Formats: sequence, C-alpha cells, structure tokens
Amino acid sequence: MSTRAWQDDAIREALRLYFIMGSNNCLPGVDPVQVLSEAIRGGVSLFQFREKGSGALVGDARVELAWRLRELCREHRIPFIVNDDVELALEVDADGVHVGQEDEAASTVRRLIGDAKLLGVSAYDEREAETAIRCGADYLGIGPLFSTRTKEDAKDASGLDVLTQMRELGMRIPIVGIGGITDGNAAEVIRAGADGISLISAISLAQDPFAASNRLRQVVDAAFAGM
Ligand code: 3NM
Repeated sequence: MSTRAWQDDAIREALRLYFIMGSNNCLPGVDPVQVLSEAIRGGVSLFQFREKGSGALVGDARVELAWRLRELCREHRIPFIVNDDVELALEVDADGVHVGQEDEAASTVRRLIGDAKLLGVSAYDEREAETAIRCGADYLGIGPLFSTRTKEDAKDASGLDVLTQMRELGMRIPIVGIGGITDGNAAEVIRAGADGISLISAISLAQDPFAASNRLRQVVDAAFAGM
C-alpha cells in the first residue's frame, strides 16, 4: 500500500492553476513576491519556484527569495514546489520537488524526499510518462503542448493529442499541461484530459497578474463545469 501523504484528488485540485516563476521571468523592476501575491489572490492553486536560466539569482539571494515565496504560499495555504533542487526543497520545507527529464533522476528524488512530499516529473510523450510513473511521480507535467519562448531548450510543441492518448491508454495519474498556455487555449487543455494548466509567462509577464490569473482560473473552472 502507498504511504504517500498526498491523495490524487487533492493533487488534482492543486493542479488546477499551477503557476511557475523565477525572478528572471518577471518584467524588469517588478518584484516576484508582489507578482505571486497578486497571482494567488487571482486564483493560483499551486506555485513552483523555478530560479533557472539566464539572469537567475544564485547563492544566498536565490535561497532568500525561495524563503519569501515559500512563506507567502504557506500564509495562503498554497502548495510550494521547488524545481530541480532537493537540497533547497528540504531547507525551506517545500511541499514537493519537480524534475524534468534532464534533471536529477525521479527515482533518486523520490528516495531523497520520502513519501510525504510531492514529486512532479515533466514528460513529453507516453514513454516518458510511463517511466516517470514507475519512478514514483505523483503527477506529470506534459509538454510543451504549444510553442513557448520561456524555456530556452524546449522541444517542439506536441499539440493536445498526447493528453488524449495518455487518458485513452488508461493513465489515471494527475496531469498538468505546460508550454505556451494562455486564456485562449486553456479550456482545450482541460478538455483533452489534463487536470490543470501550468504556465509562466501568461501570469509573470502580465501587466496585471491578478487579472491574468483570475481570468485563467475562470476559464479552467468553466471548462471543468462544462464537462
Ligand atoms: N517546461 P510558458 S515548457 C518550464 O515542456 C517549462 O517541460 C516546459 O512557460 C516543458 O508558460 C516550460 O511561458 C515553459 O510557455 C512554460
């Protein structure tokens, strides 16, 4: 029997509007703490700290930002996930870790974080998804579904068929779509079989992160209500 602390239904609920951000994803001069605060107010249901790529903070500044965002999530009872850094996740007592295919192996991360924390794994296709499930993933991030300019080494967009096929194959694991998701395509992602949408720029680069996340949340909730 699984001893995992997180049940699938709670994970699905948390995945609805999954916001990912690092300081380098924000508009120049904008404070990431302010962006996350507005985004939570607008309806974000989970946050992933991804301080990665050109211009990312390093060392103490990175850890300090992680603490501030972690505290904000705790205050609002939003799960806080760290991208690809088990040590940081344990230091700030994050709710989980998310790894991609090029990061530390999912099975290793599961061993290091134990069963009390969430493990998210990125996958591009059914084969990667099956491997991630075997390695102990609690949920999958499937993408890029649409083209994205935010991830420097992103693969070509897969389109939505990959989600439909995973569900047809009987994969019941909680899934969040990623890559190029906006309020214009979010509903299709849900209808194709995802439990939620994860995104960076649609909120982090918005002039009004509250309005952007509020609109995205409404689109997702309406898509579920119509199914
Ligand atoms: N991972 P935006 S795509 C962080 O396909 C990330 O695994 C991806 O940013 C993957 O919402 C991506 O701005 C970037 O397109 C998502």
